[in-house]
Amino acid sequence: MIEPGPQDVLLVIDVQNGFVPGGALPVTGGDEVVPLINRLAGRFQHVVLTQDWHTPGHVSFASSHPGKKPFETIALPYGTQVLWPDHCVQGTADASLHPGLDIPHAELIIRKGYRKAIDSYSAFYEADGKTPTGLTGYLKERGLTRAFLVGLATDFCVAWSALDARKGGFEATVIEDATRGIDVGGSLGKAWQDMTGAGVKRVTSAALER
Ligand code: VGL
Ligand code: ZN
Repeated sequence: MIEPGPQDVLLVIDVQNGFVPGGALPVTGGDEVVPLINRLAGRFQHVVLTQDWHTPGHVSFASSHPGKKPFETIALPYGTQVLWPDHCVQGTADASLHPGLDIPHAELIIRKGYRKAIDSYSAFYEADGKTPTGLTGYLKERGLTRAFLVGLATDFCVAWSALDARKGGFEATVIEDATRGIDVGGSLGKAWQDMTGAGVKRVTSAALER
């Protein structure tokens, strides 16, 4: 049984309209995790939310690259980019947090992917791997050393955040049944492989729920 304490933080990744059925980039079963995340959040003193928050015409959108379709990839200066349907555009309903999310005690919302020319799956660093969002400093200054991750999508924003948490010297644990994946081109299996290799722990909510 894991008993969250004052040094623990729950990172709720991208639980937004855009990533649930009916959204622009729906993750299968994405809405199913919302009640569970609400219950888990009640176990944590400290909760941080993230919000995918793109400009119109963002570089990660297939529509920004003539002839390209969603889920194809392109080479960008910072690496290979999967192209997505237009999603989570700043200020739109698609970018809003899911209305069922009920975590009034959340302390911070990190917005990411807000620069037109660079994506940011991770809550810690943009896709170049070096432009910080500020979350590392926030957690360190607050004395928060152990991150638990839930939300969407397992194989992109959750995985990249968990991997960067490890790089930043934090303990990182993904609560698997409180996530759902996209799984494009084997990305889900690869994400778990990378996370396990980096020392990210994998638990189910049973380890936290009374
Ligand atoms: C995400 C693809 C594009 C995510 C965000 O939240 O996992 N995936 N933008
Ligand atoms: Zn995005």
